[in-house]
Amino acid sequence: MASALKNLSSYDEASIPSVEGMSFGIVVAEWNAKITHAMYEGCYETLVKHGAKEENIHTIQVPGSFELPTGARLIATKHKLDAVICLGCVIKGETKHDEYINNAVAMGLTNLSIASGQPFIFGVLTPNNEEQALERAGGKHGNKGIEAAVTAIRMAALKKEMTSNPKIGF
Ligand code: RBF
Repeated sequence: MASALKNLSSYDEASIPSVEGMSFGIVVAEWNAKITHAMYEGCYETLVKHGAKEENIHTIQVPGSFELPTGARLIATKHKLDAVICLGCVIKGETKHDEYINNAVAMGLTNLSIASGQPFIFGVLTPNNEEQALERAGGKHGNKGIEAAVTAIRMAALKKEMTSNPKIGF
């Protein structure tokens, strides 16, 4: 089904692994704060709903989305985290700034994930205008902050599963 016809923030809550004892970092860009703060609320509430303790959720703000990878690295260095979620909104303008920022953030978070083996989640909206952004920050296309939290939980659980209880022999 085309994503335009579906609210992607609806998910089967029972299928989400427990996050008991897990820690998360959230990095939020201040640019387009109306959007990113709505995404943050959805993200934070979703982590708490699935059992994350408030003291195990660490949040920082960075000026713009371009700074998300650096913020992510700083928060991951300061705290022992199971996943880091990066939230931003880069609205297309008359020039190509959005392409440079979006590509840099995607590459930065990919590099961090691969180099560390830790999940760094790309929760960045790349809309053509504010209306499209609002539709994805609590509007008709759901809240991408919720989806970023669900992805973080699933990746943190996967990492835990893959790195604990090593099988000895075959
Ligand atoms: N940051 C965002 O998070 N969203 C934006 O829509 C956005 N638009 C920008 C447009 C221009 C022309 C520039 C120069 C920066 C923009 N930024 C935006 C800020 C960017 O992510 C970063 O904070 C600054 O470029 C400083 O490194």
